[in-house]
Amino acid sequence: MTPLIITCAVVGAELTREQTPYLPLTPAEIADECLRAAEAGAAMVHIHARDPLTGEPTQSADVYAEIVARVRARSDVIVQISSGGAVGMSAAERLQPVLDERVAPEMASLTAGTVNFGDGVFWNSAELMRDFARAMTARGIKPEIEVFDLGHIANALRLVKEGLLHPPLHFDFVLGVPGGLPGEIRHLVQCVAEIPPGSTWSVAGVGRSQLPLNTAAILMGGHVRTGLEDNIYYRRGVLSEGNAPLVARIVRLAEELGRPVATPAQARELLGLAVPG
Ligand code: KMH
Ligand code: ZN
Repeated sequence: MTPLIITCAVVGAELTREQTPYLPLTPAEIADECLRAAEAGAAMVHIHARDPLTGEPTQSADVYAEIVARVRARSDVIVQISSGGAVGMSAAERLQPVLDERVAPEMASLTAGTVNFGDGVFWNSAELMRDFARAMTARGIKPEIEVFDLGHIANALRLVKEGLLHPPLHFDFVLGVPGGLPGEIRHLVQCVAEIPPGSTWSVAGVGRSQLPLNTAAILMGGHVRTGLEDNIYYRRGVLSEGNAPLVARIVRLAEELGRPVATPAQARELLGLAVPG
């Protein structure tokens, strides 16, 4: 059985401390959450930065650099940064940590199309996607192609035809965002059917769809994204006390269902990432 890559999205851009007191906000808190997730079994972390003073989302390369340095000092977990940032940020703002040599992530998210995002619009034009893909390729950063809707897969394949994305591709299906594909297993099955053979994929289910979609992915041979960015509850009405309990539950499920859990080194091999020297 292919080892299961668990990605933990530890903070996101939208959540507040009012929604959960377990949300990390400062660079030290975000890095510590990444390390706890890694200790619990995550091979990769998906990182958003927050302004250390206000807790608001930021794409400041300085803040990303501090978080990433703290993580790297203590773990070999794969660092994937967000190029999505928050709804309303400009393309240039979002791209800052991708361009910064101090951050130098192994992977970055690349959303493959515009989507309604709650009451907002998460803007990802063809031109923006091309610019982001070029910037990542030029720096040896592997994109995680974020798919919020079925048409996003076709957009990504268009970038492959244009020579801007290079197989084997890695997709993350983010299902359950109000405005995107709902968090139903039948939509996950549709997404998997549309991607080229040889691709790798994971699924992130928003809110209550997180656990069933993650479980389906374990059984289907895909990979899993969990974490507070997508869901703050451990079970109905009970907040998860940080990211580690969500990761630990996936580890237990994988063991029960016969999937070994990937180490960062195994995940690098599966994703075609260079081994850090
Ligand atoms: N915060 C969302 C608008 C990504 O990280 O690339 C976008 C997002 C996707 O979280
Ligand atoms: Zn994100």
